[in-house]
Amino acid sequence: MVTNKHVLSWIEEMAALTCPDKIVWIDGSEEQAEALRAEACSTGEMIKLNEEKLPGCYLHHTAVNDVARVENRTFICTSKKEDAGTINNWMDPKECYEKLGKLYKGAMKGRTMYVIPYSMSVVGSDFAKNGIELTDSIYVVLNMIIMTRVGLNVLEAMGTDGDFIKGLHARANMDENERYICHFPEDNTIWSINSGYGGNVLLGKKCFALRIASYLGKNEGWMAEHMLILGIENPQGEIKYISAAFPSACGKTNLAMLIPPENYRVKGYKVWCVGDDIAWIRKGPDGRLWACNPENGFFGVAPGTNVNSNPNALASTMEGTIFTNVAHNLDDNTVWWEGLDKNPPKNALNWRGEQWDYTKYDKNDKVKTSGAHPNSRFTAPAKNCPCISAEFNNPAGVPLTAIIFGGRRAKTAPLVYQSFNWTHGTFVGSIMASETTAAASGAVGVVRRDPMAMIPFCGYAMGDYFQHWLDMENIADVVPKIFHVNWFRLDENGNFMWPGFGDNFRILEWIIKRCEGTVDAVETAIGYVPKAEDINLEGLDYEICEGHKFGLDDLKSILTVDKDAWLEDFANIKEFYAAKIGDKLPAALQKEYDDQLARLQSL
Ligand code: GTP
Ligand code: SPV
Ligand code: MN
Repeated sequence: MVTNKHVLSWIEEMAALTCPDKIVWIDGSEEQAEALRAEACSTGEMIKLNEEKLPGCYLHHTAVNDVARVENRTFICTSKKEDAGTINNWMDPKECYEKLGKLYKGAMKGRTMYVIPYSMSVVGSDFAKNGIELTDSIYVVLNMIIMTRVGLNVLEAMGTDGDFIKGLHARANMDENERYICHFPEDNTIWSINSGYGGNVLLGKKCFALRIASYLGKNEGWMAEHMLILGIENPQGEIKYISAAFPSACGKTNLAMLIPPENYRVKGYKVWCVGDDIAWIRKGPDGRLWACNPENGFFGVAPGTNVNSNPNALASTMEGTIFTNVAHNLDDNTVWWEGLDKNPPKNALNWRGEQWDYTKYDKNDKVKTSGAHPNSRFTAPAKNCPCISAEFNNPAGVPLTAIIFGGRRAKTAPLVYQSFNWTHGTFVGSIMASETTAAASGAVGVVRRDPMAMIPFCGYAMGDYFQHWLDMENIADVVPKIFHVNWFRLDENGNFMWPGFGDNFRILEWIIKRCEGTVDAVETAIGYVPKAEDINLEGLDYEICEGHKFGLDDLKSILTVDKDAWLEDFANIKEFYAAKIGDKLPAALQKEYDDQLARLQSL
């Protein structure tokens, strides 16, 4: 069956190290997946949910200390330290193999090693990349089956000698002090141990499709980005594609599946989802940049998802979905999370699996009092999504008209602005910042700089990554226009000043018009900002706070460029550049910084 000798010898070596009782190849068949689901339910690893209400859906609880990515335990292991940069944690590859080798030793004794052959992007297509993940977790197997394209046909696509990304995952003893997520970009290898949570263990996702792939992209002239991809169809049936990079839990899934406001829908505007988290971008045959989504499912944030905020995401989770760390409604064996509806279940278990009293919920202490963990997730097949793009399975991807950067900023960043050109746009990406979220362990709500939303995911030095962005302008014949958005401005009472969600379409419309050259803008120190009258507010019905409806003045206030706030931000950018990018900062970006600072100072 398997003819690739590298595959066989590597599996033999890893089995000799981890000593599983048996080895099972995942063939991609429904029968095998169903048998694994039954096995996971028999051991309590998963709970089968109400078959009528949520057919084929399951619930899983991770360990209480294992609910998010662990950036401080994530390493890039390149032979030269400088290749990993100053932001990534670094370990010498030899030292890391030795250190983790000891932890893996015998770690699968008494357990089964599952061999998962998977493809990122359409199996066997030009731009697809193959991987094999070895794991002792059925939960990982079942998630990978949803998130990637799994099956024996991937081995065929690999051929007798083809390359693949070697991923090894063992739950071991789940000791958080010995938890490691290590990447060896020079060896196409990923080693993950002592975790059972999403981004740490579904190795096709952040580990491969971003950290390893960004390294490959740098060497091969393409890009791997933390971006959603969507198509906007106008009433004439023309579709334009946009990608957008926002940090974790900052709105990618929501924007990717957006439903336009009623006044646009009646005219025939539609949004199509190509991807919600990762984009691989390369020059297409027409010289433009084309983006494809290498994944096959959505690993989405559950809290806040509801029939109004994101009906398409909710619909995607109604069948064949795995829920992780949400609340379990015992009355009807379904699931619940904060923000799903206003009826928390009376008889339920919280994300820790304990009896839960919804009346004790305290929004200032969510981790302790909520039903669902703030980073609870659903793993849903992309094909379930009502607005999935017809191009989803097109391995060529889609041509990009615009690229959007964005973050969660209570102040400073206006609702939307456009960069002057590609170099300035790269600068705009490089100075991105956002308040931290529950998607990674650590403090929540602290502003940190997160260039291109790639701080946790770039597999090499950030300064070299900036240079690669600049170089892409020469690789492509035509580049997309670059914008920046912020849906998260707060007023002095802590209320969101912009309705967000479906109403973000109003901003996407302005962006498309800018690309077409059919709308004017105001040139400011930071870029082009809309004239407030050019944002269509027809039918917008949003109360910022009780009795105060959103209007043109509110729009104006979130479009302003506040000199003092920006100067403060620039001081912080300067520190960040000096401490984290250092000598690797491209001169072109230093120039953009100097020029923009001068423009701000002269305001
Ligand atoms: P990852 O999967 O971690 O990469 O997250 P993501 O970027 O896909 O974020 P997602 O769309 O899941 O949104 C995260 C949180 O932000 C959810 O609680 C959403 O309800 C909230 N959110 C998304 N879009 C908006 C918006 O336009 N306005 C506001 N106020 N909140 C939003
Ligand atoms: C993110 O944190 O950006 C996610 C979830 O998309 S994880 O797979 O854990 O990285
Ligand atoms: Mn993400």
